[in-house]
Amino acid sequence: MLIVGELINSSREAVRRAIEGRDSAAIQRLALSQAAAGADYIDINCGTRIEDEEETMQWLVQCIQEVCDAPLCIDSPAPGALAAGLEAAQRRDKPLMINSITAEQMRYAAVLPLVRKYKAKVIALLMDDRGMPETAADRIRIADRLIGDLIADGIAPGDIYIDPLVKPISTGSSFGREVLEAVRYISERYPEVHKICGLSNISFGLPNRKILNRIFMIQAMAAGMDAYILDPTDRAMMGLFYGSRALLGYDPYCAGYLKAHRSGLYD
Ligand code: THG
Repeated sequence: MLIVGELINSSREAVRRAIEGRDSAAIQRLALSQAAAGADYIDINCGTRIEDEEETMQWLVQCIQEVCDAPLCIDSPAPGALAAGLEAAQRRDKPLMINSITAEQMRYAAVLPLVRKYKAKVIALLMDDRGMPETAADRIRIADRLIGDLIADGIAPGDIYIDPLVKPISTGSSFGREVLEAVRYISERYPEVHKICGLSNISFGLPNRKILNRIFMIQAMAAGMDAYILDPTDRAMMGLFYGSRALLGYDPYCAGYLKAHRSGLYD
């Protein structure tokens, strides 16, 4: 199981300010604190910087890898920004994750060569030229096609992380369940393919969001989800993550639960 730390995202006020002031120390602290909190990858997203996303992505990558060994997850819908981030990140011997490819024809064709060139793991979002999925059936149709295409194009199943696209339950009361159903199908049909999601979308528009994010993490794990994009410095979330993983039998001898406890990673 895998945790991708989400805090380096230019939609967050602190990150926006750090980018504007080229405050590398602030960015470096965010990377180090997430790695120390148990993040396996550090997500880097500067998608709000429309005018200079590529240059900002390179600056962020350089600044993080100066101080932090953690593998990076380069997050952008724009193939040019992905290429810029990957180029800056390849100067060391660390795994890379690309966030993300989709079944949209243009985006698939532009991102696939990057996955190959950098031998990266890739997050594959379940959307296509028809748009965003609503039901489990929509997600399953896109997953079958996207996984089939990626494997046919030489990507190892174990390097694929399917993101079912979590939508707010405030905009559709069955939106949580539709994701869980799709995750169960993908887990059964493609046992080697991973499943990842961001959690904060599920609670958008509702109060006490953290409660919903945490519950959904556990529900998704029971359905087969094995990777998350989240705030690893949320100690309650991390306790539930390690606990749920152990309770579902994914943590032999509870070694991960015990190690995280000894390291003081959760309350
Ligand atoms: N799937 C994939 N990539 C993604 C997402 C996804 N990348 C971006 C996003 N979703 C995940 N990353 C973030 C980063 C920051 C925030 C949310 C998701 C964020 N949170 C608010 C904050 O920290 O201030 C508050 C959120 C809350 O209320 O708890 O800004 O789904 N593949």
